[in-house]
Amino acid sequence: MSATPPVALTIAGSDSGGGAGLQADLRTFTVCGVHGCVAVTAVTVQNSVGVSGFVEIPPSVVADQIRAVATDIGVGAAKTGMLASAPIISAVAAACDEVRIGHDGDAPFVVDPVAASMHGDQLLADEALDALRGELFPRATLVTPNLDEVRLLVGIDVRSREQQYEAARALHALGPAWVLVKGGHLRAEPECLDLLYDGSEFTELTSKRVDTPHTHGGGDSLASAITSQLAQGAPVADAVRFGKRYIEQAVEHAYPLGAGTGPVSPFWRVRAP
Ligand code: PXL
Repeated sequence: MSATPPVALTIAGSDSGGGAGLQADLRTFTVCGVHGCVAVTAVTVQNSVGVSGFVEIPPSVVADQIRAVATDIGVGAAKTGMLASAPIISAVAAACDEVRIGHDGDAPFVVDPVAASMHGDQLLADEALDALRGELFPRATLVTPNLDEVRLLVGIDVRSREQQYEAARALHALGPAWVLVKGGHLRAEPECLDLLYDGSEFTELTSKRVDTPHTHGGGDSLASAITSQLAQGAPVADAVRFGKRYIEQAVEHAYPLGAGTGPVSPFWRVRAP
């Protein structure tokens, strides 16, 4: 018998192609040394070319999964991915309060505000943005929007480093303890700059831009790698630095899959690909 590893919970949708969503979260948790639990929010019908549809899990069943995991297994840290709808977001917020997941609770909570797939398929209803801002952001230890999500959430179309700072301030005003504004989509910059902000200090985290079309699940994997470290008790800034190093390697080792976009790879952590 071995010792029980730290536990992380992902509250996310299933990707049948295995590239993103809870599949990316679970394998990232595994290679980062934590046991992964899941509250499934939606089941997408998906391959490397795109999402052709999804069904939502009833909000009460999403909440019950969170309760079932937290009251027996315990949650060291949690993250969200695809949440699909406002009723699911409200159910997640209430359940997380109950089991003390959140920045005022016992378990750190990473909110990755997934709105669309990289192919542009919508994964969050338009009317759910209010719930995300009003109900989940105030409970988050860390929010990790990309620039498309920044535009949807705070209406800032980031095209410069100054606007990235302005966006971090606007997002922090919504209540999370920390904000990571991911600048990977800012193509004018030679490097990827992610900006971390805790309401008083900004930290610029750069990584080299890797020229690959295969970045499916990259955002999910970054948030999961960060969550894996929070589950082990790491401070937020250290967890984010770990996540950046993880995703840099995962993008570098991304592989083709199907006719479309391949996933970032966890395999570099366990063997040479
Ligand atoms: O990468 C964002 C994401 C999250 N969750 C699910 C997805 C995607 C992108 O396709 O399908 C289920």
